[in-house]
Amino acid sequence: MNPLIGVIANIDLNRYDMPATVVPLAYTTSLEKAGGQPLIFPLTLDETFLPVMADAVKGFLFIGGNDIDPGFYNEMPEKELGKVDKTLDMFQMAALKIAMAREKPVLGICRGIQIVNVALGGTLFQDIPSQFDPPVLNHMQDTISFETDHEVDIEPGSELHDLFGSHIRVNSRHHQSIKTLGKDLIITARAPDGVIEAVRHKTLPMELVQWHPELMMQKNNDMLPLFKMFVEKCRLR
Ligand SMILES: [Mn+2]
Repeated sequence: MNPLIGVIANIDLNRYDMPATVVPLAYTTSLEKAGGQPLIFPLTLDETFLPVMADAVKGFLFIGGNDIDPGFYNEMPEKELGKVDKTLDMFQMAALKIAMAREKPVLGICRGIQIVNVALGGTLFQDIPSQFDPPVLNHMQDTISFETDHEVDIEPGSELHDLFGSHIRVNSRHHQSIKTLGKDLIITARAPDGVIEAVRHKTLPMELVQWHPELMMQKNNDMLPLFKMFVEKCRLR
């Protein structure tokens, strides 16, 4: 049987004029293509359910979504900050802590890399264009990026380097990024302007990327090795 992988859902506050669980199909179909069986976990306020969720799956995917409440890294909101949802942030950070305690593989995408970084005590640029100095590439493309938008330089010695070599082109749909690193995270890739594009955990099986491999997967299989590596780690658990 293909390994069950918990997909930590986001919420959309105004879908159907009421809050709704949201997971774009691109994430679950990408896991399926890589041999995984996604299982969507909606936000719950009942944290006693989290250990039950964690025991049911081999690994966790943290997907893209809204900005993160800067209160979690002791900053006041800047005016360029997008929508935040403190309850969702807390739920996702609680889910991560249980995943880490059980040493389950984690793949984080876009908001996923950001929530993991904040959960581990790191900080974010609340808005790259207004806060990153010197000025940088356009990391927030206007359209959904099935195509690639900028290059990233990958650190030798990382699993990402084993998969893709020193340079790849990726898409870019984010206006936030890591400012200071969370505990035990190591940078594995940067954009040419210095923006952090990927990190891993020193000891735990966690791969975190700022780009959207699941959207690139709608166009070709260039990012299939990333999903396959994650699913294989889950299978071996
Ligand atoms: Mn980018």
